[in-house]
Amino acid sequence: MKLLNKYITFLLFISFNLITYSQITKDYDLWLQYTKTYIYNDLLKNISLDTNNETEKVIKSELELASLKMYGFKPKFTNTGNADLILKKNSELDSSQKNISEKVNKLNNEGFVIETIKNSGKQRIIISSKTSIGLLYGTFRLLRELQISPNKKEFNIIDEPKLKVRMLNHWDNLDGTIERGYAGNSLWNWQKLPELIDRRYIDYARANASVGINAVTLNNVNANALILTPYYLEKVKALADTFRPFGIKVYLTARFSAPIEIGNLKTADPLNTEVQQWWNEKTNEVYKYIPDFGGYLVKANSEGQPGPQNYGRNHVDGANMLAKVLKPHNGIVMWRAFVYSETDSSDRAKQAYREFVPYDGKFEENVLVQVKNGAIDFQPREPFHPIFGAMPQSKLMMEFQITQEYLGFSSHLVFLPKLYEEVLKSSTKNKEKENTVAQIISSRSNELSGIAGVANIGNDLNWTGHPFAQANWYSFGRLAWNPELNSEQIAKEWLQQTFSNNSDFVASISKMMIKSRESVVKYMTPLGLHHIMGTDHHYGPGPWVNNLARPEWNPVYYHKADKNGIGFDRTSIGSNALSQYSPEISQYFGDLKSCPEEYLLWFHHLPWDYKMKNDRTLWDNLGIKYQEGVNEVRNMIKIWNDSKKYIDTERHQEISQLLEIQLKEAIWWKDACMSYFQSISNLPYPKEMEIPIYSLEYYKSLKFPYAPGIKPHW
Ligand code: GCW
Repeated sequence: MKLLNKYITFLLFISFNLITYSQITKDYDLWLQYTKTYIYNDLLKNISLDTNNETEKVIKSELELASLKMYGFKPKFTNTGNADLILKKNSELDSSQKNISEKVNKLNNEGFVIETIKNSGKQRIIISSKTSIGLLYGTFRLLRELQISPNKKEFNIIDEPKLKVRMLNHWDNLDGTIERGYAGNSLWNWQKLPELIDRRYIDYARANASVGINAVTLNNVNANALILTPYYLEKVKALADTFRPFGIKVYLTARFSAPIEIGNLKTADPLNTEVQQWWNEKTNEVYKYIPDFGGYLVKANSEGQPGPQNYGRNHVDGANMLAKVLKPHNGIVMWRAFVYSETDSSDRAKQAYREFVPYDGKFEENVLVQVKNGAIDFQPREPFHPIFGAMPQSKLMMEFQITQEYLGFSSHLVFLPKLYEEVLKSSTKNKEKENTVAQIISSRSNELSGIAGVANIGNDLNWTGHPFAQANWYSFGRLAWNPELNSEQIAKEWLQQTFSNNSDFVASISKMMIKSRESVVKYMTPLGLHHIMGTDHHYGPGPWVNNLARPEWNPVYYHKADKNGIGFDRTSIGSNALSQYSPEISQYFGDLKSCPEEYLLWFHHLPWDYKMKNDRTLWDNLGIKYQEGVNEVRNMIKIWNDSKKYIDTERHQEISQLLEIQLKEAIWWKDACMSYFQSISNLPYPKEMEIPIYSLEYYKSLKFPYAPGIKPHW
C-alpha cells in the first residue's frame, strides 16, 4: 500500500511538472510555436542554403527547429538546385531565375521574394533577397505562411518594410527594474554580462526578427550616464553581438548631462567646444565596441531630464550636436518631442507643438523627431498628435506604447493595434485627402524613417505578463514593417500561430481582441475623457486627484467637471489647441455636429444635460458607456470560456484568471469614476448602470505603494 502511494505521488509529481513545463514552454515560445501539423508537407525536406555568415546559420537553425516541430523531421541542407527550398541572394541566382532577380532588384535591402517555380518537373520554392537579413525575413515569412495555411504549396510573395528603423524602446534601468514594466524585471542581466549570454537574448532576437523589428534601445529614456562607461559598453557590445545575426542594431539613451556626470566637465552646453569634443570622443569609443551601433535616443528637458534648455539653448542645438558626432559612423539621433514645460501653465496638449514646430526643417538629416501618438501621454484614446501634420520639413518618427501603462497593465486583455491603426490611419488634412499619419512617417524613397514601441517585455516566463500582451509585441512589429496593415488580419494570424488554427476559434477570439480596445476606453475613459488615473503608479482610477504640485499633473485639470458640466474646451473659446491642426481637422473636431463622440470631452466642455445622438443626456451616456465597458468584459469572459476546447488547459486557465482581474478592475473604474462624477453632477445614475458597490470615500482611500512599474515607496 505504502509503495502504491509513493508511486501515485510520483506520478502526480511527474504529471504536474509536465503540465507546468508545457505551459511554460508554450507561453515562452510566443508566436513561434511551430505546432505539429498532421498535413505532411515536404517543402522543407531538402534545403539549399549557404551558411557563410552568422545570419545564414540562424536561418538554418530556425528551419531545422520549425521543420522538426511541425513535420517531425530535420531538413537536409544541400547546395544543389534540386532542393525543395532554395534560399539565395539575388546576386547568386542563375540566369533561369532572372525574373525573380529583377523583382528583388526593385526592393530595398530588407525586402524579399518568395516564389514557387517549376523546374525538372518539380515544384520548388525560392526565397531571394539582396541580403542575408532579407533571406532571414523571407524565411520567417514562409514559416508564418506554413503555420497559417499548412496546405499551401504555391507562393508568390513580394514584400519589403516601409519603415527603416523598427524599434523597441526598453525603459529598463541599470538596477534591473523597468519603468512602466508589468512583466517582471529587465531581461538584461548586466551583472552577468558580457560572459553570460542568456538563451533568452537569442529567443528575444528571434521573436523580433520574425516580425521585422530591427532596432532596440536597451535602456530607459530617463537615462543613466553610466551606460556610456566602458564597464557597461563591454556588456552592451555582448548584446549587440548576440543580436547582430538577427538584423537587430543596438541603440542607447544618451543622458544630456553625461559630459558632467561621467566626463568631469563643468557643463553640458551643446555649443561648448569641450562638450562637443567629449561627445565626439565618447561616440568614437562606443563605435570601437560596437561598429554598427545605431545611435542615441534622447529625452531632454522633459520631466526633470537635463537638456539644452538648461543652458539657454534649444532642441535643435542639442539634437544636431549629437547628430554631427554620429554622422561619420552612420548613426542617428532620435530626439523625443515628449515635453511639457515646467513653467507654462497653458494647455499641456499644446506645449510639444509649441516647442518643436518652430524648428521644422532645422534638424540635421540624421535626426528623427520621435513623437508620441497623442499630445498628452499614451491614453486609452487620444486624437493624433498635431505635430504629425505640422513639420513637413522634418523626419518624424512615431512612438507608441506597447507596455500598458494606462491600459490595465499586463492584467487586462487589450489588443493595441486597434489604437495604433486608428492613429496611423488618421488624416492630418481632411478626411478625404491622402495625408495620413502612416504616410507621413513612412520612408520617402530611401530616406531615414522610423517607428518605436515602448516594450512590454520583461523576464516573466511568458515575456509580457499576459499571454495576450504578446500579441501587442507581435503586432507592433507587423505594423512597423507595414503601417498600412489591417489589425484584424494581424489578430488572426497571431492567434493561428500562437494558439490554434481552428477557424471558429480564430473567428470568435479575433473579434473579441478587436473589440477589447474599445472596451477598455469605455470602462476607463469614455467619451474623450483622459488622464484620470491614480497618481504616480497610474494604477486604477483617480479622477478626484487635485493636490499635485503642477496643475497638469492633476486629473481634475483634464476633465474639468463642475456642477454645470464636464470636458476640456480646446476650441477657439477654450485653450484653442485645435488651432494646431489643419483648418479641416480643426473644424471637424471643433464642430459638435461632426466631432465623433469618442473625442467629445477631449475637445469640448459640455453641460451634463447636453443631448447626445441617442437622445439621452451626456450624464446618462457617461454611465451607459462605463457600464458597456464592464458588460463587454463579462462578454469576453463568456467568449473565452466557450473557446476552452480549442486550446491547452494551462493557457486557457491562465487567461481566464486574468480576465477575472480585468472584470474586477473594470467595475472598480466604473464605480469609482461614476461615484466621483455623481458627487459633482448630483444626478441620478442612468437606469442601465449598476450602482457602485462602495462609497466614493472608499475608492479615494485606496493606496498602492507597491504597484508595479515605479520604484516602490518603502
Ligand atoms: O508616460 C510617461 C510615463 C513616464 C515616462 C514618460 C516618458 C519614461 O509616466 O514613466 O518616463 O512618460 O515617456 O518619458
